[in-house]
Amino acid sequence: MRSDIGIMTRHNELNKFGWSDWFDQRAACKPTDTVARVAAVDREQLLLVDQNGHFRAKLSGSYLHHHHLSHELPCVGDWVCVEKHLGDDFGVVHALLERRTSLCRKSAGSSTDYQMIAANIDYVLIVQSCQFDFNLNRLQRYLVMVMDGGAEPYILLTKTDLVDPSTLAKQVAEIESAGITAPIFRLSNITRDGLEELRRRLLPEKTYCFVGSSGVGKSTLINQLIGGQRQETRAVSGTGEGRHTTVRRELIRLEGGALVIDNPGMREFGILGADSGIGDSFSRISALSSRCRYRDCTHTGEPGCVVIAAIHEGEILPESLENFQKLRDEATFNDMSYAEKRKKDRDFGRYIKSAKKDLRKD
Ligand SMILES: Nc1nc2c(ncn2[C@@H]2O[C@H](COP(=O)(O)OP(=O)(O)OP(=O)(O)O)[C@@H](O)[C@H]2O)c(=O)[nH]1
Ligand SMILES: [Mg+2]
Ligand SMILES: [Zn+2]
Repeated sequence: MRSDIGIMTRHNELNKFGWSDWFDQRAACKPTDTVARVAAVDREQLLLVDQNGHFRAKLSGSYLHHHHLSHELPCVGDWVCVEKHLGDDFGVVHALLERRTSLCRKSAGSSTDYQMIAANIDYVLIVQSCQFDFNLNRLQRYLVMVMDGGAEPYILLTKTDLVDPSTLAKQVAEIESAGITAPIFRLSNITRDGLEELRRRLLPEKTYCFVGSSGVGKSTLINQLIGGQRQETRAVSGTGEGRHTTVRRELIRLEGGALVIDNPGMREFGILGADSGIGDSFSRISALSSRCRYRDCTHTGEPGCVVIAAIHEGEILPESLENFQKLRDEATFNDMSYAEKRKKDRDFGRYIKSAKKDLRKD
């Protein structure tokens, strides 16, 4: 009984770092271990955080022996089982807790492994500068990457001080007409337009990961949110072109209670799905949809569906439709309960499987 109470308080205190019932139901640490969250990874060393603050830890020899793929190693945002005794300099990590969501990309030269960007994030802010970086195809690939990992996407257009309002309006219209329903934020780190609106959206105990090309203003923004100068940024040319500055990811808790993770600028080829032409087929599917017999066609078997016809013609891959559906249904999807989501995933998975089978039969 007493130990139950102990566990309850521990978990409640961990909530402020993003702990929730979901992890509670799955955590199976040894009685000698406690739970902590990975705040940063420096080569072999981990910076962990729990209700008592930050501390350093290493992976146990046995863990390293049994896990070789990079995605099997803890990354920022992960929850781990760690053993630490009073007076120890380092904790020893024995296990990695199941990830509720993840953000990952392909590893260079490997088809089976993938590289973790962050784990257990609730929202990913896809950042593009409206001045030099705006690109709808890349945005769509980021969206697919985010949806695949189970987090919710927000779109953030930065450097609004450098373009005129009509350019910005055109970009927003372009995003919306592509069928993307993720919330769009417009922001300037210079004039601070849009900053408070974004700050208000950052909920306590939720984890937000910022991704996007180098130089779009991710770290500058996070600095503003922190209100200090903890993250490094380097001055670049007045044209707003970026230089690679951020080198490490760190989970930081804001005063308002939200947890944010900065990221080094990402090179495009690393995005999962980037070479499968998702961006192109995405636009094609949205264009075709308008010719389906029913205006609210879900492309899941309605008569007169032009999209399904295109799949049967081999013009569009079933996978592309799957990704398209994920993005389009995002708004409804977010309102569903976890169980409903699981069921919908299974149903849709079955449908895609049968669609693929049909294709092979032809
Ligand atoms: N004009 C303008 N400049 C900005 C804005 N936000 C950031 N900058 C400048 O853009 C440059 C790059 O900003 P960073 O915050 O370092 O960009 P980053 O996305 O963190 O880049 P990486 O760490 O390389 O991924 C800096 O010189 C910033 O001062 C903005 O809203 N408007
Ligand atoms: Mg940065
Ligand atoms: Zn249709």
